[in-house]
This record gives sequence, structure tokens and C-alpha cells, in this order.
Amino acid sequence: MGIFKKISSFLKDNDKETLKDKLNDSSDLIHSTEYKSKLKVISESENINTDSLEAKNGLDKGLEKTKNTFFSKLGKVLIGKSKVDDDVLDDLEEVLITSDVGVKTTIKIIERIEKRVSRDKFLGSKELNKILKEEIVGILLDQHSNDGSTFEALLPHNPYVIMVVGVNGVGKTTTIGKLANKYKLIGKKVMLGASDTFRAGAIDQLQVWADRVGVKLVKQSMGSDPASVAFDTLKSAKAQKIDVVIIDTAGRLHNKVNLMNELSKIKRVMDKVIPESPHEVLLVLDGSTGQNAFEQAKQFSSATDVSSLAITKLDGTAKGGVVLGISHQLKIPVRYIGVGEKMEDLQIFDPKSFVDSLFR
Ligand SMILES: Nc1nc2c(ncn2[C@@H]2O[C@H](COP(=O)(O)OP(=O)(O)OP(=O)(O)O)[C@@H](O)[C@H]2O)c(=O)[nH]1
Ligand SMILES: [Mg+2]
Repeated sequence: MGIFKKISSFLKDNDKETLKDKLNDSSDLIHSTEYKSKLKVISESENINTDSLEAKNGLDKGLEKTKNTFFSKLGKVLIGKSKVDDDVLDDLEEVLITSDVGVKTTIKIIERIEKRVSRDKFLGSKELNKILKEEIVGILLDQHSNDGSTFEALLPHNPYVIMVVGVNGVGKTTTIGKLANKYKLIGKKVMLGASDTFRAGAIDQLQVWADRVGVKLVKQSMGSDPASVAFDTLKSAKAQKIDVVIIDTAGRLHNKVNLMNELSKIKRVMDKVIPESPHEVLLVLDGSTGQNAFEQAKQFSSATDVSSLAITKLDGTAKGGVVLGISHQLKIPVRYIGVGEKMEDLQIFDPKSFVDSLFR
């Protein structure tokens, strides 16, 4: 089959079960430049949203380990069972807890399933998958507001200033690079500020991302005052009519008081240049640390007003269930998830697509 036909048939079949196999089979094809240009022509002529197709594929791949572990455990619970009884529910509880969903969220899910089981007396184990999925989505939607959001919709101010915080190594700088790329792709002017002046190499690392994405970076030398870098960045952003400003910060301050003081100082300075900024304080958490990510979220939000969360490194871990618990239990919305090290491996967290992907 020629490349044009192959892509066309691949796109037309995109809702079928075979999508995943096709994507795996076609991985060489997908990365070719020929593919990308043909894809554009076909998707435009057939009115197909290839962004959502790519997002779906990225999510499926990123959550592969969590999916496989979760399902092999779930499968074992159901072997030889013809109905959902107390034993099944006990085992299901264990599966959810060992998948890092967290105790509170697990209890809530089990309670909801118990209710349905007592209502529909003859519920078999075959329906459990479907019900489990519906109940998980149900509790997340009760809690969550940014479903259906686009990158555009997440920028209610102009310029929109995001300060990125989190302990060292969680993926702050990488997430900033990925975010800058997403915003640039929708036509926004983006500027980065290198306020992590604490670690040798931090500024260079952000510079690499700025160059890779093709956005501006404001920096000073290592060891300079982070608040002063933030000040310069916002001044310059204002003068250059930048749409999105993203400020990197250092993760490794020795104690909570230091951290609190430093972040408050940066925020105060920002507010002077652009009133009400930063508009968003984005806390980055490493999803592969499971329950530890929960703890970090609690500790950080007591040191500064965190307004949104990004959970990274969901690829390569079986602990992806932690996103469900964090999203359900914390009052702070999970806005982004990181599913790989590459520039495009960042997605807006949408509870429904996330759970759909886990069960696909
Ligand atoms: N697999 C995977 N790796 C990631 C993801 N996000 C970040 N990383 C990797 O995690 C490592 C640390 O990322 P950084 O962005 O440097 O983390 P940081 O929070 O800025 O770290 P410090 O500046 O030391 O505080 C890097 O090797 C990244 O490539 C992700 O979503 N998936
Ligand atoms: Mg960094």
C-alpha cells in the first residue's frame, strides 16, 4: 500500500480497537517527514482532528506500564468469578491501593461500586470493568474543572505569568520547555525566566530548552538573586508584549522557611511589575514516586499558594494511579501530565481521557 493510502486508512480506522496495533506497526511511518506532510493534507481534506488522535496515542503509550500492571492485577481478581461479591471487592480494593490510587480515593471508589452492586443484584464480573471505569470518572469529575480545556483556554490573562515550583529533579525545567512549546504552537509569544540560580547548570539547561523551542530567555549569572531575575523577565516581557511568561525556580532550599521566604520574595517582585502576577503557581510532582508525590504536594502547598499541579514521568512507572488519588483528594487541580522526556510529551490532564486510556 502507498503511504498516502496507508495513512488514509489508518486515520479512518482511528476509533477501532485495532488502532493501537496499527500505531505500533506503523511507528516508522509515523516518524517520517513524508507522513507528517501527507497527514496534514488528509486531515484537512477529511476534517479529522489529528491533534486529539496524537494526544490519545501519546497518553496510551505514556500510561503503558500503569495499564499493564493494573490490568494484570485486575484480571487475577476476576478469574473464575461469576459475580461481584465481597471477596472481589476486597481484592479490588487491594489492586487500587497497590496501584497508588491512595486509600481515601480507593475507599470512595469501592463504596460507589458497592452501592451499584446492591442495586443491580445480578451484576457479573464482566460488568465490573465498565462500572469501575464509570465510577472512577464519576468521582474525578465531581472534583475536577479543567476537563475539555485547551492550552488556549488556560491563559485567562495577558501576559499570563506562571511560576513553576517543586523539589529538585521532579521535572520542572523539562515541563517548562514542553509548556513553552505547546504555547508557541498555538501562536503565543513565550518568554522564560531563569530564576533557578542555585544549581550549577540550571540556567544552561533552561537555555537549551529555550533554543530548542525557539523562545526567549531572560537570565543572570549563577548565584544571583532569583527575585531580580524574575523582575528583569517580567519587565522585558511587558516591554515586548509577551503572551506567556514562565519562571523556573530552584527546588533545593534547605528548609521550609527558606523556601517560603524565597518564593514570597519572587512573588512580591512580580506583583510589582505585573499586578496580580504570578497568575499561576504550578507545582511539579514526580508521578513515579507514587505516594511521595502526595506528600510533596501537601508540604509545598503549606509553603506557598499552589494553584495547579503537573505530574510528570508517568511513562516508565506503574504508579500512574497516583494521578487519580491526587486529583480526587487535593483541592488543587491537576492541570498537566508528563508522559515522556520529549518536547511534545505533555498533556492537559482530562480525567475522562485518562481513565479511558487506562481501560483501553
Ligand atoms: N520519562 C520522563 N522523564 C522526565 C519527564 N519529565 C522530566 N523528565 C526527566 O527528569 C529529569 C529531571 O528533569 P528536570 O526538568 O531537570 O527537573 P527539575 O525539577 O528542573 O530539576 P532541578 O533543576 O534539579 O530541580 C530529566 O532527566 C528529565 O528528562 C517525563 O514526563 N517523563
Ligand atoms: Mg531545573
